[in-house]
Amino acid sequence: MSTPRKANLNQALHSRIVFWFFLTLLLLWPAQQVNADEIAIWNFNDSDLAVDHGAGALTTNFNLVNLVFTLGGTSTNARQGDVAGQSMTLQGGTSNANNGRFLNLDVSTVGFNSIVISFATQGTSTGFTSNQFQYSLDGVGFVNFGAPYTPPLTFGLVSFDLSTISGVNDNPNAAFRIVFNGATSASGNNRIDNLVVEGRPIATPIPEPASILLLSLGLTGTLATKIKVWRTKPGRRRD
Ligand SMILES: [Ca+2]
Ligand SMILES: [Ca+2]
Repeated sequence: MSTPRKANLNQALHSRIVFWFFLTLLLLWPAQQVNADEIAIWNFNDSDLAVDHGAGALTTNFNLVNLVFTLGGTSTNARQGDVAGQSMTLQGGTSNANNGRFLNLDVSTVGFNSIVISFATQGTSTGFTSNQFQYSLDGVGFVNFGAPYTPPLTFGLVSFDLSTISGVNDNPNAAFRIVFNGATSASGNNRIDNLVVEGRPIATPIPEPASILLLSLGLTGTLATKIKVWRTKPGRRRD
């Protein structure tokens, strides 16, 4: 076999190995997962305001006699295998004293963006019929988000997508609030269950497969050029 022919065959074999290696790498590259993660979950099955999964603080200025936990929760919006169990019931109270009062959620969103708050809720006809969702960037000042909502008579899902509010992302002082209004009797009420704050983890950028392929081909080309130059220098053996 002549020396130039052997060199050409080696080069062809090398090119094929490089091609198939990177094609395999491209096909096997895992798709980036961008699923939302739950940051804080309240299922109210344990008759308290303490968070049940994750981290966060739920507080209120309701008259506490009008905040009770009742059987008849729901699986709507239940997470992590939670059973329906109980829900939280908020009552209008004597002289509808709780109109204008609120639930407050202090939940750090550090490491997350695309924040969404969701929960299952229902209300009686004399319960709170005009409830305003709000968010805060500093935990102090609150801004209305969306129009006031009226809970359905049987459990339904209510959700607030804050992905357009960039200040809520990656924020240790993020807070959320529901201000209740419209109750017209002491026993009129809203129930809430499976209150969830979730977001997408802020990922470290990962090079795309195409970028890796181009970079690698560039390096391979540079390496091949250097070998060629080395072999064609005067006095080098060219086999
Ligand atoms: Ca709890
Ligand atoms: Ca529950």
